[in-house]
Amino acid sequence: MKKIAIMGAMPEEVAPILQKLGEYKTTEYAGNKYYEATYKGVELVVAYSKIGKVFSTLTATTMIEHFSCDTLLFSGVAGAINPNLKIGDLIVATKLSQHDLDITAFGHPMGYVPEGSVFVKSDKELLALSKEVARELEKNVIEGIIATGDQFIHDEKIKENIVKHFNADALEMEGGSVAVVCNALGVPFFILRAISDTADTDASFSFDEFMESSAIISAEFIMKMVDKIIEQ
Ligand code: OS5
Repeated sequence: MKKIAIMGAMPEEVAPILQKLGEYKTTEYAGNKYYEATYKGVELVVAYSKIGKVFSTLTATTMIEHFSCDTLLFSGVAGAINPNLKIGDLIVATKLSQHDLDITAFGHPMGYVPEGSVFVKSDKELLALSKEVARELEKNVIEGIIATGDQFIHDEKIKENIVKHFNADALEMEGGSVAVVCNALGVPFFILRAISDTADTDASFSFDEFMESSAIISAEFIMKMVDKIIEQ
C-alpha cells in the first residue's frame, strides 16, 4: 500500500490537513509528533517539523526511514520574490536551492558543496499531476524556483542577492533541505507553498496577517494532490 508523507514546518501548516482526516493516531518520535491515518485506502503520515533546515531534515528523514513513506508532499507558506506572485497565490517548486550555503571562498558557486549540486529537481510525475489538479480546480499555479535558508527574509537587498545567484521566484526555510533528503533517499517529492508575504520590510506583519489563510490554500491543493495520486 502507498504511504504518503505530508509535511509542514509550523502547526498552522498541517492543521487544515489534520482537520480533513478526522481520526488519526499520534506517535511522538525524536521531539516531534507524527499523525498516521488511512485516507481513501492509502496510508498518510502528517507532521510539522518546526522551523528551518535542520528540523525539516530530521522530519523528512524520519518520515522516510522510520515511517517508511514512499512519497513526500510539503505544504506551507512562502515569501514571494517574483512580482507576479501575490498573497495567497500558489507556487510549485520545479527545483530548490539553499541560498545560505556559502563556500565561495574556495571558488565554488553559492549554494554548492562538493558532491552536491546547486539545485535539486522536483519529481516530474508529481509536477505533471499538479498541472492536472490546477486545471481541475481552475487555479493559477506558478511553477518556479524556490530558495531555502535559515533566515526569515525581510529585506529587498537580500532578495535581490538571492535572485542574482539562484533566479528564485520564492523563498522559505525548509524546502531545499527536504529536497536534499528525498533526492538522496530516492523518494519522489513535491513542494507547494502559498504566498504569505513579499519578504520586504513589512514581511513579518504580512506573515502574521496571512500565514493562516495561505496555509489553508496550500493544504487544500495538497489534499487534491493526494486524491490525484490515489486516482492514478
Ligand atoms: O517556517 C518558516 C518559513 N516559512 C516560510 C516563509 C518565509 N521564509 C523566509 N522568509 C520569508 N519572508 C518567509 N515567508 C514565509 C514561514 C516560517 C517563518 S518563521 C515564523 C516564526 C513565527 C513565530 N514565532 N513564534 N511564533 C511564531 C509563535 C510560536 C511560539 C511557540 C511555538 C511555536 C510558535
